[in-house]
Amino acid sequence: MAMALRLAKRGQYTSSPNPNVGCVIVKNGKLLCQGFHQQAGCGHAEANAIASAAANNIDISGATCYVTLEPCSHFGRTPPCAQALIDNHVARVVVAMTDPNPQVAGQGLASMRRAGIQVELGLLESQARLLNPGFLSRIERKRPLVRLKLACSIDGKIGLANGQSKWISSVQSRSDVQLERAKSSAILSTANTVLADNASLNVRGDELPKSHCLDLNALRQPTRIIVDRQNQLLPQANLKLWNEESQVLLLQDQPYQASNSKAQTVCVPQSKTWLKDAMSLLACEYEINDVWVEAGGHFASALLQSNLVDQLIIYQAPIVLGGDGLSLFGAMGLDRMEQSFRWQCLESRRIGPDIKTTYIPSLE
Ligand code: AOF
Ligand code: ZN
Repeated sequence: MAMALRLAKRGQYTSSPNPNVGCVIVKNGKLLCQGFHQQAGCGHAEANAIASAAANNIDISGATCYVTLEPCSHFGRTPPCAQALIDNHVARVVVAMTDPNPQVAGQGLASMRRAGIQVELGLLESQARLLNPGFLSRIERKRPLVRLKLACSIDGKIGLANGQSKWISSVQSRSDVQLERAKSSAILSTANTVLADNASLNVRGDELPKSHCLDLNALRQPTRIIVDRQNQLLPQANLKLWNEESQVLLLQDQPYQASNSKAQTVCVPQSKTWLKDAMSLLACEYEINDVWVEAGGHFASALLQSNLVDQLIIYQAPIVLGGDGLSLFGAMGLDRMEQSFRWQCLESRRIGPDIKTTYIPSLE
């Protein structure tokens, strides 16, 4: 199963909206074949393992299959894996975790048991869950996993009072951001940020860290989602955003623009829970597993105050910008310490001259 978990990770830049899944098939202590899920629409992990056995004339009947997610039981973009394991007369299937997708949800396990396969569940389950935080968030919470990234100075500023912010973090940190973007289903920003930085919000192969193990030919551009409630991003504007090929979704509260060749308008009616509603829509209608947010302090506080931030990723550079600079978060009007937002540090490490820290909400 540890091997299957490692295999699953090989899909992490390409599998969205599908989960990362790995599969290893063994018999008498010998590895027969293996597979992982690379891309939605292509073979699932089990199907790829079975296909590789067939290609090498290897008989998998009577074998044991280790798979990091319950084999599917439905016809989606591809046929059911549980049935493929039954048809190939596998004797035993060890599964790390059930697939919470309501189209599967235990039915894969049940159909294999009905066919007489010995099925075991729960091996390395917590590690398997960590493979797919975004997919699990979309299916279980009906909203994407939200990862908010901010780059700041030692004194917690994200720009000068006049708005200048290029560059606070180092070239190495910006390269790490490219890798984080590549892992995400979507990159979320605001019209203000797009206009201020003329941001493209894409993944650029030549800016990825040299050490990455990403197949550039398989590079998937995340969906770009821009909050544009004042209809500031006109299709005729000369924006780098419009030059890139990947999809742009404009989140608006009324249909200012008909969807055009450059962007699709997603309408979320005005309400107190607007941001939450927008997130549910992105998960349920657009299959967005996780969003990587790059925006300014005001939007950062709006997300925080809506309790939507699942991870806070801070790149802190060793520079000082002064108290008149722009703060990480906009004003929140707190007047009691108990109202503050508390975090727990998950990981902290050096990236070039900077420090990258990942926080998750504190449970206390
Ligand atoms: C598996 N093995 O490797 C993966 C599974 O549209 P489809 O056919 O690709 O089905 C997508 C769903 O199948 C996905 O939402 C999840 O429930 C499951 N993914 N299942 O047996 C795999 N990737
Ligand atoms: Zn499947």
